[in-house]
Amino acid sequence: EDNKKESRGALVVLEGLDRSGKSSQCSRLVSYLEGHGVSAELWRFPDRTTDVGQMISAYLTNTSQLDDHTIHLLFSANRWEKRSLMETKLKTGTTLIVDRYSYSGVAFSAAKGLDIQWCKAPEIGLLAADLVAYLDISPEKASERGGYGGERYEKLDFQKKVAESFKVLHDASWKVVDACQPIEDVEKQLQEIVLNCVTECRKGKPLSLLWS
Ligand code: Z5A
Ligand code: MG
Repeated sequence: EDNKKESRGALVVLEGLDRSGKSSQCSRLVSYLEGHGVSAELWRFPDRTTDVGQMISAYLTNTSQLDDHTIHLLFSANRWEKRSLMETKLKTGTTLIVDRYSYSGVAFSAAKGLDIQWCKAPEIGLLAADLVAYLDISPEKASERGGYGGERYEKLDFQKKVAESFKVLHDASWKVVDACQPIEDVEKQLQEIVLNCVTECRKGKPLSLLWS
């Protein structure tokens, strides 16, 4: 075939409130895909392993204080520093299962009252997710799950504001999964949605950019 391209991986992002089950589901998805012969990696943002990531981590654990705009730009910079590796992985056929991305970036800063367009601006030009799966749970129910830890945003009142900003960001392309179901049921639903997305990307769906 003349125009046969090497098939690319899919950029799959899981979003949702704290304790919605993103991290649990991301690792299950990677195992599932690998079991189906799909090359897949688990990524997460913030990526606390980089220098920028360590500044973010210090902020989240309240060991440093930063202006709201400054921390917003650091979260964004943390995605930009991984952008080229992300593109290489996708183009060489690896599917990325990403635990939070730009959508969390905008939702959390907007929840503090920053202008949503201002929040989106530094994300423009990053790779857009092929699939955003939103794990839907109320802030109250989420807070009942083992309680929150001690990090900066892990408070019910703030999580309610984050839930509101996710509603504003939400668009018709997002796949919303009821995160209050048993963990295995959430897992089954995600498997089907993600496998469809991987198939579409293999067939040549082009990569696109934020913010579209
Ligand atoms: N943040 C930001 O401000 N800007 C940005 O750009 C980005 C992030 C990327 C750190 O994120 C903070 O950074 C975060 C947003 C902000 N702050 N908050 N809030 P993080 O990803 O490092 O946060 P985390 O603490 O690792 O993850 P999480 O969101 O709190 O939890 P989760 O990954 O969604 O859930 P989980 O760890 O898989 O599960 C939580 C518990 O529930 C656990 O005990 C599970 O066993 C249980 N669970 C899971 N699923 C179920 C079901 N279905 N039923 C019952 N119990 C369940
Ligand atoms: Mg998590």
